[in-house]
Amino acid sequence: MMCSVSPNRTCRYCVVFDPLDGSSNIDCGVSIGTIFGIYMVKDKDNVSLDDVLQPGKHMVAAGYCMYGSSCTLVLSTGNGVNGFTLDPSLGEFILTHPDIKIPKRGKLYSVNEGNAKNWDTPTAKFVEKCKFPKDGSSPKSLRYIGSMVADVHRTLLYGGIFLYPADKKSPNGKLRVLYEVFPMSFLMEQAGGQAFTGEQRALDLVPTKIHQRSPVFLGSYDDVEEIIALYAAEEKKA
Ligand code: AFP
Repeated sequence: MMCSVSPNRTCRYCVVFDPLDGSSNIDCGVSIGTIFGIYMVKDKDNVSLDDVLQPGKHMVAAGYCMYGSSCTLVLSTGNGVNGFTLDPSLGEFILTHPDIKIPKRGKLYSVNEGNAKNWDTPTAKFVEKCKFPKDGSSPKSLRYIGSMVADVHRTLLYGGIFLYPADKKSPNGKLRVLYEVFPMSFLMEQAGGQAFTGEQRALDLVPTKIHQRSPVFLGSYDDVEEIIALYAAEEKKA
């Protein structure tokens, strides 16, 4: 789900947001959330579409609120990541997860494997390696909810990697750059992880359309490093 707000106001900041991400999970009670990113406008008296078509690295803040077994707000203003839990009796968010750091490597991978027949070689090789590692390490466990906020929240706290790759049917993947890929990539980097599109650091991408999509691989630093290496090897072959 997405919506937009009337542009005829002057202000210093602009917000990109997905008000209810994972909405197809509502009826079965699975965790869903709101994702947002905040930019400073270039000229407060002349706000335009260009103010939100900035690379993700220009965001000044990003976060999400997850509506699950508890209501959790995860926020970064560019100086680390903090997690807050709603205390309904006080009506306030309490700082319960200060200075979140994602483990350098994780034991979980998260991807819609139903799309596997259409994956490109690096994605297929990466997932194969998660399941059948040849270096003596243990296989990773698969966890996939299909609600990005919940999948990313688990990845942030427990470590691992979340993938929504390009495939033959969806060459740009499914997820929206401005209000899914960028805010989550910003949080991952702020927590010590990485986010990659298959071609570049996700936050370097310069969007040209509000609802643009991009593939994304984000999570623990070393896990994302592996997929970056697989794409680099594939490019060398070409
Ligand atoms: P909905 O808001 O339509 O449920 O989409 C959710 C979402 O954008 C994101 O939250 C999930 O990670 C992704 O789609 C799941 O997509 P697949 O159903 O193709 O795995």
